[in-house]
Amino acid sequence: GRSSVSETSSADLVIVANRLPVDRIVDADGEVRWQTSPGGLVTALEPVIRAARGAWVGWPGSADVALDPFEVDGMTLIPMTLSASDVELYYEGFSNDTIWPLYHDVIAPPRYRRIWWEAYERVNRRFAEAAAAAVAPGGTVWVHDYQLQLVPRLVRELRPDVTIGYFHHIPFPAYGLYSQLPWRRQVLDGLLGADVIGFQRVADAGNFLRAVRRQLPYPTNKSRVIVTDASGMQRSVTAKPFPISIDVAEYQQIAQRPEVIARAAEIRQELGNPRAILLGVDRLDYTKGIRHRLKAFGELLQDGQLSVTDVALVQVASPSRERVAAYMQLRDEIELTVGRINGVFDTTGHTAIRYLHHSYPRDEMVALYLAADVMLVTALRDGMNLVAKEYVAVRGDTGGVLVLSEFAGAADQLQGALLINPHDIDGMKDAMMVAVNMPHADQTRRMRAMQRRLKRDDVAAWAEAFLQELHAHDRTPHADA
Ligand code: GDG
Repeated sequence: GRSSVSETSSADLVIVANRLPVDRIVDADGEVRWQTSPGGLVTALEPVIRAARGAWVGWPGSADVALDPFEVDGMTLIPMTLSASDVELYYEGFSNDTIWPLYHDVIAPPRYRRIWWEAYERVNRRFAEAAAAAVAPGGTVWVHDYQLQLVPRLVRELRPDVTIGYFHHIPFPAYGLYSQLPWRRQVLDGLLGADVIGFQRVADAGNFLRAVRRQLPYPTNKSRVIVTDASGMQRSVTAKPFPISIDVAEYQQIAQRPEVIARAAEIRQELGNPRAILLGVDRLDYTKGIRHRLKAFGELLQDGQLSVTDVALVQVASPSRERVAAYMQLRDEIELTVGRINGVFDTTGHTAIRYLHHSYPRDEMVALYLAADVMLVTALRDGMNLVAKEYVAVRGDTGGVLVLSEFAGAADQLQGALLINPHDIDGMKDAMMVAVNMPHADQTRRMRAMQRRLKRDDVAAWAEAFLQELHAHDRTPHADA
């Protein structure tokens, strides 16, 4: 239910993220409702936010929507208005056409445009002002992700009394790449406004600390940076890995529902009961290695190592960032490749690649995971990759094999996967064949070991670890020695 909120400056915890954790639902009679979007971050933070009388600052997802703060499921939501031009310059431009490709190892060329940067600064300032207005004295602000890297510094300037955390969901690139960014100092400085900066991998934190050492005069010691503020006061900033996870119990519950199990059987049936179903689930993004995966699969059919009467590849590519040119081009390339492979190898009764450019409800995704014998996660670069963890969460005694890129953060936790280098097409083909032919006992042994660890390291444990580090952080500023 929704009710409006007038008193907003009293939240002990304020989450700041590009998106609000709700979807706008328009009923049949035209009435608008808001529903919390199912996602690990929301599930993990909801109890924490409720307990802390918390608030969430974010964008509702469409341009030019002006809304007063409102409440959903015990959370105060503070909507930010983005104009059509903000969306184009700050979101599609700087966030998704500069930072995203730069931070993912320039798989696509980043574009550096000064008007995008100006919009990024402007919008970051508005998010920071909203957070600063909402947080209670001595409270906590937790900022999320690459769209908001300047917010920690801006909040600190407005509210020096609050504790500030920042979590970076995507990779932080090696210095040789990072140094391309024309605003490399401003971004580091923005992030260093936080008390604790969380990354997915040890390597990401290391890359960040190296960039700080190369660009700024602050001394570092292991995971600490000693920052001197404009006033001459010193404070310490911690930069450490906190690998994100999923709500394992929730996925396992969905996977046990009879209708989901029945749907999984139906999917297998619909695909003609092949010996093995291979599955890919990704946002349609050039970082996910979809083309490399299709190339490897196409070659296995060409070589005769696999046959369409035997195996089927299901590729869900959910629509994403459709107004950014690099994404339009990628879609064309993928659809050309799928069409070529299917044109050559399909029979009237069998299709090589079942390509699905749709977004599905979560239950359907879980049914697909249950139907798939082999899960292909072949990202060229990925902060974590939650799909890999979701697959492991729902597989148990049924086995299944995860083929996982070493360039996804998840590779650090899911050591029972078949780890691959997606640039090595032959290596990937070998791993796909090992996966298709792996004895069931080996499958379950690997799966169970990964599941055990995942159950312990779920998203609640992640949020708790980050907030604990944040609250234990020594925030006392001291005079420069
Ligand atoms: C970023 C980082 C990091 C996908 N298609 C559908 C659908 N999904 C769900 C998946 C999964 C989520 O979306 C995607 O998460 P990933 O982690 O795989 O990738 P990104 O979107 O790139 O996320 C990433 C993550 O942030 C968290 O820190 O792991 O590295 O890039 O949960 O299941 N869900 C539904 N329908 C779809 O069609 N319902």
